[in-house]
Amino acid sequence: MKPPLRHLLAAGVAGLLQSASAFATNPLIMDQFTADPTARVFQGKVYVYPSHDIKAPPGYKGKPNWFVMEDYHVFSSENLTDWQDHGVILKQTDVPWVDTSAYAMWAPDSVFKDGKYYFYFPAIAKTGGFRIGVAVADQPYGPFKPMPTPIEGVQGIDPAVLIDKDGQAYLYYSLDRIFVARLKPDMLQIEGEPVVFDNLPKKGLQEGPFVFERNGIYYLTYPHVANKTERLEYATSTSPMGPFTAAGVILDEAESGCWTVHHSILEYQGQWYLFYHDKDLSPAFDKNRAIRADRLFFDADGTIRRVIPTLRGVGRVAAKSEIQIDRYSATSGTDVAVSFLDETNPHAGWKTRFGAAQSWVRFNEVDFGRGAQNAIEVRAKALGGGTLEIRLDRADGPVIGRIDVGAGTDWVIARAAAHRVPAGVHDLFVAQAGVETVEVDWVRFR
Ligand code: FUB
Repeated sequence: MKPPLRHLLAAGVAGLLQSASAFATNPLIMDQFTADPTARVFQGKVYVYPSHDIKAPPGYKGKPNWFVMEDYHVFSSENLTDWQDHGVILKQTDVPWVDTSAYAMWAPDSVFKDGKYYFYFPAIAKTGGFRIGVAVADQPYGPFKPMPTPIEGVQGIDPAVLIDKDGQAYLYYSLDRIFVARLKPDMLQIEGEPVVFDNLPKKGLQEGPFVFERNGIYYLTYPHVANKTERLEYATSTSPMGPFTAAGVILDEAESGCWTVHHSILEYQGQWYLFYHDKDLSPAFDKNRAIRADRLFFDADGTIRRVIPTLRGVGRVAAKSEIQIDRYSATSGTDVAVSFLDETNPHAGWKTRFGAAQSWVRFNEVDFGRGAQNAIEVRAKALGGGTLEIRLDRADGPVIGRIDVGAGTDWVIARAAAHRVPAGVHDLFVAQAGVETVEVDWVRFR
């Protein structure tokens, strides 16, 4: 799984832009760890402001086996498939009040008001304790200029800002409980004392609030440790200042065991999305996380339906791209296994192992455009030689291609003719046709 060419081409647009090894599938960003994604719509695009987990650098003297975070990137996309990394927008060494030995640039947010972009971030201050700072820019991708001091009167982490319909801005943040304060029109200071929401769970609620409004209902969403790790819950109110009433669970605890689940929720082009994180790129260490997105739906009464986390994610995939079928929508079961392509480098992605005849993988929403493709390519490996069958829309749908993979220990690109490829968007089925095990990196149409 290499960065697709389109990312490398897009990277040349401006000096600040970088290629993003990023995909339509989950996780969204492959070439670095990302966490705590706040997604916003600015200038018609989705901008995601995550925090940035890194490995502890030489000389790091902070808490062992803990979060190590020194800067922020921002990523943008128009189609939720092609993500652009705009590079570093702020680093701890840029901020005069931050203790740079702490590497504690935790979960941020960004909002737009009166022509400026305001980036809110928590960090440990030289004077001790978590404080919340603001950096200001003319564009969503910076450059962001940090204010010389943190917001006065605020101690805590994980800022989230709501700008209400009347233009009033509210700052939400956590310090074992969730607080709210009105922001002054300059967006840099709070008005009065912060207020605590004291009718939410008393235990296990320590971070990551997010607030949005829909149809007159204010939704306060937050991670909560109801059992052993965080899950996402929400509460509703008719006012941004509360009181909020607990209303349900949005996302269950991660099956992976990732302890944290920081998130944000946004509507883009008529669809609601949940952005969150898991530890896809670091199964053994949950402080090196990776951001994800999945669709989120409401019932008619405004209830949020539980989100089912997927590997497939939300982006539509072009048939002509390297389709990462290891980010599948469904499989035939235990005969299909996914593992890292290179155990020493998770950033290289995954492979799918078909371990029995007729085992299959379904990958939803592949865009065949006008259906002009007449060939299939598969990057695959089959020790004893093997065969794959490609179908569309149903596991027993018509076969549009049958590909033989030669016997060998190396990855090869195997090719075959594609027949009767229809136009439009279809679910792809890849199945093992023979008895021999086949491993697949990606599938693509030509
Ligand atoms: O990423 C560091 C901290 O972990 C965040 O601020 C919390 O929300 C949790 O995700």
